[in-house]
Amino acid sequence: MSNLSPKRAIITGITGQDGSYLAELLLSKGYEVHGFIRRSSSFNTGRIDHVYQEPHAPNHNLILHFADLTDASRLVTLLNEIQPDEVYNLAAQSHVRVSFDEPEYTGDVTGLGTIRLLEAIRAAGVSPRFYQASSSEMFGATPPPQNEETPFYPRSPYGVAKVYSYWITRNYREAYGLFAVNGILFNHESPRRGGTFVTRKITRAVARIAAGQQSELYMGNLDAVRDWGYAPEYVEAMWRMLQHDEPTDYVVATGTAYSVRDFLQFSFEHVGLDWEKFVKFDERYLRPTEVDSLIGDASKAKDKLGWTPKILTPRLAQIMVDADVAALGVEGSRFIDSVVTA
Ligand code: NAP
Ligand code: G4F
Repeated sequence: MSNLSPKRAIITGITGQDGSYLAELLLSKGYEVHGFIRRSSSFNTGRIDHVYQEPHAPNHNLILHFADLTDASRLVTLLNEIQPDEVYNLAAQSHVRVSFDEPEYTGDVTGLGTIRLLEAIRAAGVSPRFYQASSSEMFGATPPPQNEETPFYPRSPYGVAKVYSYWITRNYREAYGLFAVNGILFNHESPRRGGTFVTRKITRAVARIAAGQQSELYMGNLDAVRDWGYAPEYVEAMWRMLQHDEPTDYVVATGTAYSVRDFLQFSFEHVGLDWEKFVKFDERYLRPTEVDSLIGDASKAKDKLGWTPKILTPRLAQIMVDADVAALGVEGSRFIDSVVTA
């Protein structure tokens, strides 16, 4: 990092799970962070409120800008104004099930949004290092273990849109010499995970059931296997990719495999409950085409970036349950025990 001025980074999707952890990481490293947020009629900055800085405060280094990935001219204006050293493209319609309901919108934001941003970089005449949030969902039906050489076989409009973004990122690296990398991240979770993704849906329900506020949990396919890691560790990998001297693509994963059923068991067990007494099936949570098994091989990230995961799925489930119990204002296991025996 230059001694004269801090590095400037743009994060699209700063209000999301990963964007919020990445903002914390970059601020801790002394970056000036520019976060793109979408205008919303309700507050959408809950995940970054704790790092928010008053625009009038002297030397503030977190600056928020209204910008939507569907608005190309706005992206050009901001790229030109900010002159970033690094751009992290994390914004997306990121829910796989929802992508079947809103396929065109998903294609527009999750696919075409990336080309708008890459073209904005060219139009603004800047040459930042560029990170694209690619996804293990691109592997879809290709059996595990999956690594950087594994062929893509996406099984959802979301996965298809991410494949487009993956290839356009590679194309801009090859065509224009942009330092552009794809981080192919397997599922990663945290207490900040959106409430409709399976892990957080489970851990929120566990906390509420333990507190006597809910009695049932409706779920879809419990046989799906995922490689769930811990989001704060994954944003560290993103940053390391842009510090490396070679622009290339990386798989980021734990290499471990658990089913949704396993995650239910870890979560309910943590508060002393039997998941089978509470979980019911609802077909509305099934997908028209499912991704059965994602298990990543992150050897390249380990060798080239020195990145290894520390928190694995069983511990992750406990961290998330504890956070959701605390968020309900419940005072730990003493209260939970009384509910269980009631
Ligand atoms: P997330 O929590 O759903 O966050 C998505 C972010 O994108 C939010 O800040 C959202 O804003 C923003 N966004 C959505 N549509 C937008 C638009 N049209 N213009 C501008 N911003 C928009 O996702 P995440 O879990 O942090 O994931 C970050 C990225 O990694 C996503 O691209 C996701 O597809 C990808 N990914 C995630 C995982 C995972 O397991 N978490 C794995 C692989 C890849 P609002 O807050 O206003 O909704
Ligand atoms: O938590 P999920 O919705 O995550 P999914 O579909 O794997 O996608 C996530 O990970 C991708 C990386 O591979 C990201 F790119 C993407 O943005 C997102 O973060 O579902 C996980 C599994 C699926 O197989 C689903 O069918 O859980 C199964 N499932 C079973 N019952 C459920 C439910 N999923 C949800 N959301 N809700 C259920 O009730």
